Amino acid sequence: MDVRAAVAFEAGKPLEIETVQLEGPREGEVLVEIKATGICHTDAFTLSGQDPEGMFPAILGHEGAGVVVEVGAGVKSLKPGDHVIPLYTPECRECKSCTSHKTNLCTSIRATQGKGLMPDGTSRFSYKGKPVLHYMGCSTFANYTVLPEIALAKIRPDAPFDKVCYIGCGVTTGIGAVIFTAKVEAGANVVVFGLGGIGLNVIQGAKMVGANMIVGVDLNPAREGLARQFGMTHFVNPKEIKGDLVAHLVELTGGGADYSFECIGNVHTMRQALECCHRGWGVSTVIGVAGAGQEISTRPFQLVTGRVWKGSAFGGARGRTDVPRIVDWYMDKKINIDDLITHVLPLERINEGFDLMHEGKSIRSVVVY
Ligand code: NAD
Ligand code: AHE
Ligand code: ZN
Repeated sequence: MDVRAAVAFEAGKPLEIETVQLEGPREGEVLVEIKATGICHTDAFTLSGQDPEGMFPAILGHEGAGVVVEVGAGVKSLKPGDHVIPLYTPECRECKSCTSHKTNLCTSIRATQGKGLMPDGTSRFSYKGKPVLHYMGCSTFANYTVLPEIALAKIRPDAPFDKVCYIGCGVTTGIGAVIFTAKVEAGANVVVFGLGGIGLNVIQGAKMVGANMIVGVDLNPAREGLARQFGMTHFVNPKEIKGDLVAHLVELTGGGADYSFECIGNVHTMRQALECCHRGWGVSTVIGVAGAGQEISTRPFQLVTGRVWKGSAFGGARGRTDVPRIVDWYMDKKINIDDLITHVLPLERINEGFDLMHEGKSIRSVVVY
């Protein structure tokens, strides 16, 4: 079938809106009509050419919501008409990782997903007879896409697509990192580096669990107002700090953060996030994604003296189990998504969404089909 897609033909070039061809679902696969998709910083990261797994031409996008149109042979858990959120972290419930219950990083299809292919090693998308790659197993920058059954969370039908698409990445990543990965407890002091689409959800999660101080760190002063609305108690702009930022944060938190979160993707702020943690117990969670070849460093003494470095992908959430619950939280008004969606665009204007992100003018832009 013909579908409308924003195609990334080359790294560093704007997306191009084209009609591409999509094959129907094969065994274990599902055809989904995407109704809305958010634009996450990771899409921009891959488009920039910094992602070691970034390959072109590809159809990017991994923060979507839509409706099942057709199911392939053997698909049991979904039927046409079901509302779904695509999962770049699937949940097969059978692999070593899923059955361990120690991680959300399902490994069943990770190898082919990282190559931009479906689990059988082929692509369903093509343009002028040549294959176009999938992205993070989702490719939500197309109005129809094909995914494996295990990479779809079935959600309630009354949830609005243009809001809950954000649960497909940013909301779950931020809130999940607080509750599933770091397991922040009530009364903790939390420091959040980067107050964009992810960091504001970390703040929202920290508020939900009853954190005491919630310190936000960002170079963009325009982030302060919304962050305070979401629960931030103290704002720190590194440009306005005379002297060492880490020392300032340690003093502000009365000895260091119980928990810190890096939501930027910068290896220098990752180090600062670790080192602003409290001696003996502070836990720092890396969420931001850093470019090819970059490495983190710190003095081993930071770890010897009890600080812990962790990482979190998709907030540690098990997609098919946790995403429908998070949709319920939104529908029950326990979490706020609406105020974080600052721009809504048609597919034809998707590149403006990337521009707004780079200019620091948006939190989340959502494309509606
Ligand atoms: P964003 O662009 O919306 O937000 C980034 C924020 O960081 C902005 O507010 C910006 O002003 C601030 N910032 C940039 N440099 C800074 C610095 N040196 N000091 C302080 N603040 C600084 O991006 P986002 O969508 O929130 O994504 C954040 C990061 O998280 C990206 O690296 C993205 O790839 C990553 N991410 C990871 C996961 C995961 O599962 N681990 C999921 C989604 C996104
Ligand atoms: N492909 C990159 C890493 C990108 C990355 O870390 N992705 C996160 C999700 S970011 C969503 O916005 C993730 O889930 N990683 C775990 C995984 O299995 O991909 C690289 O460096 O190769
Ligand atoms: Zn994302």
